[in-house]
Amino acid sequence: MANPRVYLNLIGGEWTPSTSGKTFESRNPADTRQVVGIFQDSNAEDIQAAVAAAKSAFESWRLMPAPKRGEILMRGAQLLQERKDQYAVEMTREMGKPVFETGGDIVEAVDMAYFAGGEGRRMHGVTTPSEMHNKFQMSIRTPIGVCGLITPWNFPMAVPSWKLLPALVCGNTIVMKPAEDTPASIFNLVQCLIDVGLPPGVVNIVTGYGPTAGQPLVEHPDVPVISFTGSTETGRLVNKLAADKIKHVSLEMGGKNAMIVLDDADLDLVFQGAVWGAFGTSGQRCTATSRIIVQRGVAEKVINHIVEKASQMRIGDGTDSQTEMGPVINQKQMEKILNYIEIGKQEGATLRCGGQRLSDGKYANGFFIQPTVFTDVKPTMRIAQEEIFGPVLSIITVDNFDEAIEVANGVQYGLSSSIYTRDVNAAYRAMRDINTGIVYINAPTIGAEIHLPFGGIKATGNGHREAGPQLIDAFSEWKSVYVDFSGSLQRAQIDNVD
Ligand code: UN1
Repeated sequence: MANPRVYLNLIGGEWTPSTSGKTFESRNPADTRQVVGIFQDSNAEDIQAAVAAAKSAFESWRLMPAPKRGEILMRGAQLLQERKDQYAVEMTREMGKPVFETGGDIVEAVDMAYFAGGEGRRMHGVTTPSEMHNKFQMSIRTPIGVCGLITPWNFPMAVPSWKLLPALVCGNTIVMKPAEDTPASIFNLVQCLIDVGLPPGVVNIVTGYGPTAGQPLVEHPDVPVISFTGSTETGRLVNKLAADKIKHVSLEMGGKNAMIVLDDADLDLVFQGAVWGAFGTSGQRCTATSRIIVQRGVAEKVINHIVEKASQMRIGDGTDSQTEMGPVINQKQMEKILNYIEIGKQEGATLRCGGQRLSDGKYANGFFIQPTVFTDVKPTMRIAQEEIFGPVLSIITVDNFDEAIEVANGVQYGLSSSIYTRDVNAAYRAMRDINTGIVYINAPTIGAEIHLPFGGIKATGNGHREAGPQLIDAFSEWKSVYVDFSGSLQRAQIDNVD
């Protein structure tokens, strides 16, 4: 193999090595003998330099007309689309999921670039009548400053794009700290923007680990906005670290998403949806279907079919066009998932298929785990409560609709959910009564589109949403402006009561 590319940090438009003098390797999870890239193991000093560059670039970027900023995003989208096939293969090599999925990950970033770019021509505020004569009033959105973006490895380009592009169109400048497993895709995304004329310093990339690079970014006094996607455990820490400085913090965290299957469901749809929802991206989506709550009348049939389909899945290197499910991301995650499989067995759930690491032949150098299905799962078991983030599905049998909703809601998370039924009344009750930010009817828990808000409640989020019409809320501040053209002092009603 050719020598792996050495990626430098991007600071103020210059490719810059870390002052630590240290680097780390990103390896292919399907074959760890392959080094995908060598990245800077950055420290607080690098973060300091990147924040200073972003702060200085803010002064001109915030003054560029928003439609012009939007045009840069749209031209970047065009380039990204042209480079999609190459970038998809590179993403598969760093992250593992099949090329049809990584291509989709990139298309989602393309869509977001057009959607956010269009916001440059909207960014609507309101005007409202005044209580007084000859007075005009309006609210306008203003950029906030330097945004610190800390992004996950499971959607190496799509999820960062939900943060980066809306933040940019608002007029903010950026310091990104990509997940250490998948930084290359961030460089690819940002390269497209640079190639269409993004000014230096507007986006800065600093690679590295959470404690050494992420934490100084979260704590930096000149970074008023932190947007984070990752585990609830880390999100909680981010929130605490940012609290003293009263930062805007938006957190997108874990899920334990349930698919409810009622007796009257279209079962063919259920089988396909369950397998895709549970094992797509090797179960490594925060929206993954990790629980199926099935009504007793169809339970046996549903279980048998899912087990059959899961056992037949073609597992392998994601660059092989035959592959349906790739490896998991790294050794640590693999061990965590295998540990949960042990926990499930010890808790008394029945392991119906999978449960093993694949390590022979073509699997020898990768992190492959068989699609795993547990039945006889009780709602209180750890495998039914905790986020596993791997190809492990827990099936819980219930007697009726009410019990299904109660079990669905009986977890700490609240991201996504779904219900399969032909009963329109049951579907509407589920939409109302399931406590998640996203609800699907007759579709699995994954596959959110960018035109609707994405996010969850309870331990999944802290009240913010990404994408959708709300996409710029986290990255802009409202300013209310009163214009008095009466030529005299008019007191507001609060100070002027007869
Ligand atoms: C995530 O799981 O981190 O809804 C994001 C989906 C994708 C995004 C998932 N569009 O499945």
